[in-house]
Formats: sequence, C-alpha cells, structure tokens
Amino acid sequence: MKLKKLTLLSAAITFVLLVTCMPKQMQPRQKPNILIIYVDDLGYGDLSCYGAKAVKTPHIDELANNGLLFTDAHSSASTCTPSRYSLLTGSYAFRNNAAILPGDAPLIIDPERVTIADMLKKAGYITGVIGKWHLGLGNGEPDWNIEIKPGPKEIGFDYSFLIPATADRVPTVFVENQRVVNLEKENPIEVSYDHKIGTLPTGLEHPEQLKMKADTQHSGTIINGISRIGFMSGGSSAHWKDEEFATVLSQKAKAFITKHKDKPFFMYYSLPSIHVPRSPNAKFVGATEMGPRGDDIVQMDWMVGEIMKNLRDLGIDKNTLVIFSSDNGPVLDDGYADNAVELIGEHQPSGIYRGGKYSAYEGGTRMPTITYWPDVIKPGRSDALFNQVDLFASLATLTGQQVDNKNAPDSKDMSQVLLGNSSDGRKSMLQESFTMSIRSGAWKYIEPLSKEVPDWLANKTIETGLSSAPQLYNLKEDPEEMNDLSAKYPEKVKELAKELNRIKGM
Ligand code: NG6
Ligand code: CA
Repeated sequence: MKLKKLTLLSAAITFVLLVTCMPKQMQPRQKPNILIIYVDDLGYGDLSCYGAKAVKTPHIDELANNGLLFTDAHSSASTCTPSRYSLLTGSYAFRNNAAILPGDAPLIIDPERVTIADMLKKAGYITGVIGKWHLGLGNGEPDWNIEIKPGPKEIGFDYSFLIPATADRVPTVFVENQRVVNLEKENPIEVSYDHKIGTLPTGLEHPEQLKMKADTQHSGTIINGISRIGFMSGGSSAHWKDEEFATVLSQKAKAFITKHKDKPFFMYYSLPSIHVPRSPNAKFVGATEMGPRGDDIVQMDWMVGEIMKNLRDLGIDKNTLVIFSSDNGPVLDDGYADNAVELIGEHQPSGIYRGGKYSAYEGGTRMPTITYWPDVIKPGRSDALFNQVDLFASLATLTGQQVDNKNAPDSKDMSQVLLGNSSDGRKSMLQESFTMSIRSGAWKYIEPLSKEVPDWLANKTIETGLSSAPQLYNLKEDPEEMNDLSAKYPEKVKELAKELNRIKGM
C-alpha cells in the first residue's frame, strides 16, 4: 500500500517536472477562451499604437505592447457584410454575392453551413455574439415582433445580443436571443426600406429635429434625434439610445464572460464604433480635437479596456486568446454631418496607405490587427500577410479541429502566424471591393471594372480604386500605390489576372 502511494507520488512528481521543463508551446493547457474584438470602420492609422497622434488608445496599446501587432493583416473586403461573412465562414464573400445588406435582409449564411461558431462549439466552446451583426436575420423580411429565425443560434451561437444591421439602419432596437428587447405587444414594430410607414417623423420632413444633418439616404425615420436609412413604426419602448451603446454592450459582454468563466468560451464581440452615426457617450465627448469620430475611437478603446479588466478580475486573462481587428478601412463622410472631414487635421486614418472604406487600395482592407495571449504570444510585430478569412482554419487548428475545405474553402491555417511562432504568412490573397484585387508577394493587381459607383458614393471624395484599365503596384517599393506599373510589366498583369480568375473559378 505504502509502496503504491510512493510510486504514484513519484509518477506525479515526474509529470510535473516533465511538464515544467517542456517548451511552453508543448505544454498541455485547457483550451483557451477565444475573444474576437471586431470594430467597425477603424483604419490602419487610427490607433496610437499604429502611429496616431491626435487620439490616444491606451487600452488597445496595452494589447499591442504585450502582444503581436500585425502590419499586413487584412479584412477580406472593404465593406462590412462581406468581411463578416468571410470571418464567420472561411469563404470569400463573392462566392455568396455577399454585399452591404439593408436592415430587413434575410440571413445570408446558410444554416447548413459549418461556421466558425459551429466549429468551436464542436470543440467544446460556449459561443456568443454581442454587438453589430449585419448578416441579415430570418428567412424573408423578418417579423420583428416574434422570435426571428434563422439567426445566430441557427449558425452556431449559443447566445446573441445584437444591433441587427448597422446603427444607421432601422430597426433601431437591440435583439437578444432573436427577440427584440423591451418590445411591448401593443406597439409592434414595422419596417420598410422603400416607403415611409407610420407617423414617426423623417429627416427629410423635419431636419430641425436632428442632432446631426444627414444625406438623403440617411434621412428616413428619426429615432433618438438621428435620421436613419429606412423607415420604421412602433416599438417605442424598444428604441435604443446610441449614446448608451458603450455601456449596454460592455455590460452584456461582461455578463457573458462572467457566466461562462469556467468553460472555454468563444465571444465574437462586434463593436459598432466607429461607424456612423457617431454618437459617443457624454463622457467621451470632447476627448479629442477631432469631434465625434475621434471621440468614438476613445470610446471604443474604453470598451476594450472594460472587457480586458473583466478578464483580469476573473483571473482568466492568461487563458484567453484575444484577437483585435476591424471590418474595413476608415471613412470620414459616410452620410452624417459630424465634422469628421473638417476636424481631421494632420490625422491619417489609413496611415500611409491609399484609400479606405469602399476602396480597392490597401487602406480598404489593411487593418489594425493585434493578437494577445499572455505567456504564449511573445510581444512583437509581425509583417506576415494575413487575412481574416484564415481565422476559421487557424482557430480550428488551435482547438484541435479538422478543417473541412468544403466548408471553409478559402481559409488557410495561420495559427502559428497568429501566435508569432512563424512569419510565414499567405503567399497570395484576394481583396474584395466594388472590384477585386489580388496580392501576390509584393505585387498587387486591381482588376479593371468600368462600373459607375452608386449615386450615394459619387458625390463623396472616396477613392474607390475603380478604373477601366488594369492597375499594378509593387507594394515593397510603393506601399502608397502611387505608381501604376501595368504598362511596364504586362506579363505580370496577365499572370495575376489569370490567378484571380482561377480563384474566382472562371
Ligand atoms: C452605405 C451607407 C453608409 C454605411 C454603409 C455600410 C449610404 C449613403 N451609405 O450604403 O452610411 O451604412 O452602407 O457600412 O446609404 S458598413 O461598414 O456596414 O459596410
Ligand atoms: Ca464597417
């Protein structure tokens, strides 16, 4: 008996010694929690850790200083819905014609499809999405007065608390577990995207009631002093206050984490900042000299700080992999007169890169991106080429899952790149915008497209990168994409056009 005890004890000691002597990466550990903090319309140059001077982002800087800061990491597209589609499915968005959706669009992800949430659920994770959705809900135009199906639950999320589309689109209500929050039966919601309904004033009729003037497309129903895209009636007890986004979402995110602190959880935390209408809470108003756009960056940084503090307070920060990034590049005037253009000063929202939201140039998709996992990820910088479409396969590998290329056809395992153990990023990648581009090593090819930009974009000074001629840039020599080399290297143009068509399956 005594001998048996002794043998057991010595085995235990040997195990502990073995484990502590192993290199860190080989040590068995409980599956890490995974937290994707996904912000909206934040550009490469918008954070102080990426060189911004006109705004300070101490909480995100702390992640960068103690984690891995990426210099060539991309969203899959230069607008929201396509990027989010790719992140969740591991598929380029063009494969499903995913484009910016109206607020009453049906869910664009087929519930039969295995999403990143399904995959992590299978790996034993509790899954949640909190914040901006913009992937559609329901089968047709949703009925907002009953349970809205299919939605996040049908594509793998155990819990959801959503801004259904964008803050500038009706309905302006939160949807928790697929039901509108605080809805009163006697005051049902109706939504229309083509004509006025109900009696609520619109921005076109009553501009004097607005906190911010807006362009024609954003001059639908006024809710909380802000006119929106689209029209709605009813649901008055459910209408959100934009100025409360930061506190409401922080509270929901903390509640989810706290509830599931003892299990591995996956949280897709999708912050509506800094998308229009920028309406930061009073405590952030005036935080910068740049008006609401700058102040909203500070609010967003505060939200990151709140969630990190929560992880530390619960003692689970060391076992949580945090991935911070944005869905598309920056935009100043996106429909509301919030002085973003007038107050920009020396600040460069895309850093040195050309273009921004809606653009085929680098500013459209090159995103501020940080991975953070204390004791596992060594602080540093990575110049590896990475695309958010790769999160699916990378997180699958990190959690011991098989990647099925039928489900996530464009996703590549970049787990070691995300952890900083490898600088071997992608060799090539697609970039989606109104047109398509391809990166291959230092080369960047932009496919010609003689399409007119939509009317709502035509009168804004947004560089879409559209041209009826092919464009070719060498990013190593010319990261600003100023010297089109297509005439000089016609063979390269041909080669990349062919490669692009191959990816498109043509
Ligand atoms: C555009 C909106 C813009 C923004 C964008 C979606 C107009 C004039 N502009 O159509 O304000 O809402 O859609 O942004 O309607 S995204 O970040 O969700 O892609
Ligand atoms: Ca966006």
